[in-house]
Amino acid sequence: MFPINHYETPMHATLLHRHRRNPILTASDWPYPINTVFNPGATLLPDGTTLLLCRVEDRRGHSHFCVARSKNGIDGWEIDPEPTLVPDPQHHPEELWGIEDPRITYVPELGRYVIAYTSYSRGGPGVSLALTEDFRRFERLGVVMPPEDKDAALLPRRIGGHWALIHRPTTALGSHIWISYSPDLRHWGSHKLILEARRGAWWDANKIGLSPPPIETPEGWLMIYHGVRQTASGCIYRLGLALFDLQTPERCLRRSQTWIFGPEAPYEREGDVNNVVFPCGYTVGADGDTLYLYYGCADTCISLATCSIRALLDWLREDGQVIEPSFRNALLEKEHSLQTPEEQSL
Ligand code: BMA
Repeated sequence: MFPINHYETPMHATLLHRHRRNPILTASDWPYPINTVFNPGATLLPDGTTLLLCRVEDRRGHSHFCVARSKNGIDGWEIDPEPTLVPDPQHHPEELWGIEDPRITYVPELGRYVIAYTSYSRGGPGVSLALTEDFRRFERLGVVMPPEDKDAALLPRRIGGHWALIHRPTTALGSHIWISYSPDLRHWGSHKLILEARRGAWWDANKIGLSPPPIETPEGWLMIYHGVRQTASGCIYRLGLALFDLQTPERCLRRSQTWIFGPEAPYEREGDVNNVVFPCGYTVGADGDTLYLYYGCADTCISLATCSIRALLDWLREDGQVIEPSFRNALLEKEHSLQTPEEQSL
């Protein structure tokens, strides 16, 4: 007989382990009326407290952020009694329809956390940055990537003297992952495509995006990214891995062929948006290897999965494809080949 809940099948290596108390946070835990809570950014505070910056959607359909703190990162959550950061369309028109999907990076040079989030403007979703020391007061830097762009996170230190932001613009050629550089977090340039959505039947065809901020490892920046498979009955959001050079993060070294995690548990399969697992943050355990990945489930609630960073790297070595330099800018080359000979000579 087939098992009824066929998730965590032994046919594939289980790299990410769902916590048995999932989902760990739902709307019914909230101290004020909300529709859903999902896609949280995460960080470990200096005293060891896990802080989640949760995306909370109200019954207008607009999102804001609310902080939840826990001593063990699993239960006993203390949730701010009121919204922690609300959209401010009066001073920031780009936040007209809400703020979504925060990614937190602690930046030692600034002594502050930098939050990259989606600001939902009349023109579509863009990327905004805000700085905070304590998750009570925030300094907004405003839009740094205009629509349509989202799924952004800052690297925790400068690369060659410049800050580096990973993000996901959408263009006529699809939704791919890019990196941009800035001297001051406000002015961005040197944009480069770093990971291209595959084509055709692949699980990550046409649309990919950064999930949580990249994880710094001795082998490189380990990126957990999401791939969106469009099907006749809607989208399926799943997770894959890619590894980027530590000194030159625009250089992709390896990329997984198969996904490592997808919606299989009932709370991931069914909700406001079915078949979505969407992590925006993680913490690392005291052993330096255990990853606590916090993810939104079906745009409805929050769950936790744990894994070993070492196991992810080992698996990527086996499953991953080495990305040859000549393939790296395939998309840009394709773009070039779409131009007419007249355009090419301009
Ligand atoms: C993406 C983002 C996420 C959301 C997902 C599934 O485009 O907007 O916030 O979880 O879609 O709806």
